[in-house]
Amino acid sequence: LSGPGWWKSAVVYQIYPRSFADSDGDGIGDLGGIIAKLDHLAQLGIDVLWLSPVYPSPQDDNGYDISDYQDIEPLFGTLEQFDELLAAAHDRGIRLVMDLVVNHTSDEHPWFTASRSNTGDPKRDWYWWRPAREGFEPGTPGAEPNNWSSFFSGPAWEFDEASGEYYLHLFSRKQPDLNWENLQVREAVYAMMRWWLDRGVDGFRMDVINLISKDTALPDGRPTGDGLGDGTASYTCGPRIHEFLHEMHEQVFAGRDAVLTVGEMPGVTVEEAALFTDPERAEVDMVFQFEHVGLDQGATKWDVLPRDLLALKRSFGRWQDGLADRGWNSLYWNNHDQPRAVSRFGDDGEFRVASAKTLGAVLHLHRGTPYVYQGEELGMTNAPFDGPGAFLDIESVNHYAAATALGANGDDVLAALRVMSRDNARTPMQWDDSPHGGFTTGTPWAPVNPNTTEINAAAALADPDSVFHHYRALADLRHSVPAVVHGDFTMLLPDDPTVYAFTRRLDDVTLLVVGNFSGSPATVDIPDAADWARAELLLGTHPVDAGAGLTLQPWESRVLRR
Ligand code: ISL
Repeated sequence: LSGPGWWKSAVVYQIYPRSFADSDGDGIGDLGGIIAKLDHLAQLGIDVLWLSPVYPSPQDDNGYDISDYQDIEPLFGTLEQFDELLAAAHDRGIRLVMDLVVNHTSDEHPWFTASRSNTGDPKRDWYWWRPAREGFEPGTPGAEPNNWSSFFSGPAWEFDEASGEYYLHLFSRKQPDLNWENLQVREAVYAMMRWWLDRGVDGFRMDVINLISKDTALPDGRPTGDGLGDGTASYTCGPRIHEFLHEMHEQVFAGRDAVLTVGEMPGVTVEEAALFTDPERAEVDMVFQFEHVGLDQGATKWDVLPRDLLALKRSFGRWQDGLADRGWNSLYWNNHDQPRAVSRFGDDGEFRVASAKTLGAVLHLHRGTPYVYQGEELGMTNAPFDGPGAFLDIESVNHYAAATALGANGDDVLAALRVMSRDNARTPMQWDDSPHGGFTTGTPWAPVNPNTTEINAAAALADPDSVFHHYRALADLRHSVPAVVHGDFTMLLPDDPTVYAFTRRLDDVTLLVVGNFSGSPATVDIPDAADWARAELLLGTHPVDAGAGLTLQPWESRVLRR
């Protein structure tokens, strides 16, 4: 994989270091653990690793609160070990992409400690400081500069007693937002990025990067009924976002072709994404959008709605069409913020293996760059949680406290947490069937899912019919069949409530992908079904009887070529 656009042919694998593999027995995954497991990744056939943050951090949000951008968190290792990991990955032909978290820093970052030290500090303007709302006593309820809520419950403003002003934090109070209006902030970030690229890293996954430009008037948002307001309209793809990303590209990426950039963009529309990923505009290579992971959520992520295959197909179809001529999609079912794919979109009971394979095949055969989240290649499932105390993530913990304080029924809140909590994605990797799943010799920071007795990497490697080997085959297909990478996309059967079907066409090659998203047999009702049933099977989940036409077993899928 080389030359401009090499990432179109790549499969990316996301590692959440804290939960991947622990090499020193402290119960927390680390760089040594990743190095030791590189062969697992090489066997999976992936091309790029994305590491969730490994920088020094108080770990208020598991590393998304960074206190030093140019070092490694001691829990995870050292810079020397990082260089060793980078070299070992490169030796195996695997590139390494860092998480870039620059919407906010930790409140323990020296930039912020300087900024909060006094109102006249040269770094005061590096963050969003504002006085109390007019007519209110500073520090009292309702005195916040505006009504915005934080993503992690409560107001997005924290009062700083010493300087008498508030600072903005869209996430936790330990994650103050950087002021991107300030040129010095931008230059400091670009210098830091160049430092990592010069060290040899191959790109960045940019955390909530479409939130960095705010409407500087900071107006109140639409009231949400809890005394707070929804500020997203003032900072989602804000006024200067395209300018900032283009400037970053010029300052950091110009002349560095081998780099991959993916912007994480909650709330981005397909129209905006087409602009962000248009190569001529030189902003980012691709974006993570959230439409398909919002379809089973109502007004908030905690209003859980039933899964709706028609809506899912409509959504993916719109993104495929919207970025068909210009721009590029990233493709994912899950990550460290989302429930496990097989539990959410598939069937984590009777049809776990078939549904995990079918989800993989359907996703990877869309046009775009697929991302595999650690454990997805094993068909890892959501976790069992005994009660509210079993949740560790700041978002879940804060939500439970805030919702029950407002009078919500504890059991209802718990039910939603079980389905949507980010903790589902963060249980340790399941390497083998030993008590802690081979993740650690110590006590794991989060409990290992007891189903590690059955679902684990050792078992998957030994079984030629495992989800793991199916994912390996998907990576091989991407590397060997140009239509998988470059073919046009056409959605079929948009109104079929159980079958997911589409074609990819490149020159005289057509691929047909069909998947049964249900636990009952289903017939693929397309005009040339009989011909397709006899076409070359590139990859399937079940043994195929060509004479039986295009009738699919529960959760069966096929990738066919003509
Ligand atoms: O998972 C979410 C809450 O429902 C999302 O809103 C999530 O917070 C959002 O996608 C941003 O995520 C990223 O930035 C956060 C961090 O907590 C997430 O882990 C990260 O992926 C703040 O840095």
